This record gives sequence, structure tokens and C-alpha cells, in this order.
Amino acid sequence: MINVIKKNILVVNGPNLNMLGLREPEIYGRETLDDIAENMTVRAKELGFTVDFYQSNSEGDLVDRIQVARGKYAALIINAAAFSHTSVAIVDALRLVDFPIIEVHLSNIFAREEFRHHSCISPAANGVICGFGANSYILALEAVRNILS
Ligand code: CA2
Repeated sequence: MINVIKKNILVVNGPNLNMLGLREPEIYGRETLDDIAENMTVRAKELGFTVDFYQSNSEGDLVDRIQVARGKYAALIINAAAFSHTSVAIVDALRLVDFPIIEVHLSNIFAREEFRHHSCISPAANGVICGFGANSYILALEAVRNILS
């Protein structure tokens, strides 16, 4: 069988991240999710990757998107937003995939309210990047490059 080298990275975003840039810039920065997608596309290209960018406010949709990603991507970068702190369904879906997973957060979740200090999905991730604003996503791309090279 031909071994196809996968170069496509899936980026999954959870609830309310579609509102980025509209409120709380002191916590989440001024960039919109579209800005983040554009910057990632540029950096991914420099690193030899392409990105598929996805956002949903619904837990089931996020689970569905992760399930269909099985076997199709080089890596997954995920900001599950508030579901990071609550979702057994998302961590169960993440355990099904066969490629590296990087969890990202814009804010430093450990410097915020206590309920944000725990992430249900971190045990399924290769690593976690948080606190660097939109640059957390770029750092995640670089982590993927390092893991895969
Ligand atoms: O820091 C992150 O990236 C978070 O995943 C963002 C989530 C939050 O629940 C996590 O604890 C940390 C919230 C995303 C909500 O985004 C907003 C965008 C605009 C205005 C208000 C919230």
C-alpha cells in the first residue's frame, strides 16, 4: 500500500470563539477568529502544511468533526474553549484519533478563575499551549512541525 504523507492540519475551535475581537480584548486580544485563520494559513504554508479551520458552538458538532478527521490529517490543534473544562465527550473523541493533538488557549487559564485551571482534554493532548493570545495557535503549528520532523 502507498504511504501517503499527510500535510493537512485540522484546527478546531469551540463555543464563542466566533465572537473574538468583539469583547474582552484585554483577555483574548483584538484579533478575530478569521484573523487567526489567515495568520495560521500563512505560517502553515511556510512550514509546508495546509490548515482546515473549523468552529462550532455545539459540543456534538465538535465531536462529529473530530470523529471524521480520523486518518485524514497530520495533526489536530484544538481550542475547545469552555468545553475544555467540562467535556468528557470531546476527550473521548480525541482518544479515537491517530495523529498528534495540541491543545491551545488564548488566555493563561491558570492565571484565571479556578474553574478554568482544569482541562478535561489535556490528558489526550501531546501538549498544551496557553497564554500567548493569537500567537498560541502559531506556536502550536511550530510544535506540530517539531513533532512530525
Ligand atoms: O483562553 C482561551 O482560549 C479559552 O479557551 C477561551 C474560552 C474560555 O472559556 C476558556 O476558559 C479559555 C472562551 C472563549 C470565549 O471567547 C470570547 C470571545 C469574545 C468575547 C467573549 C468571549
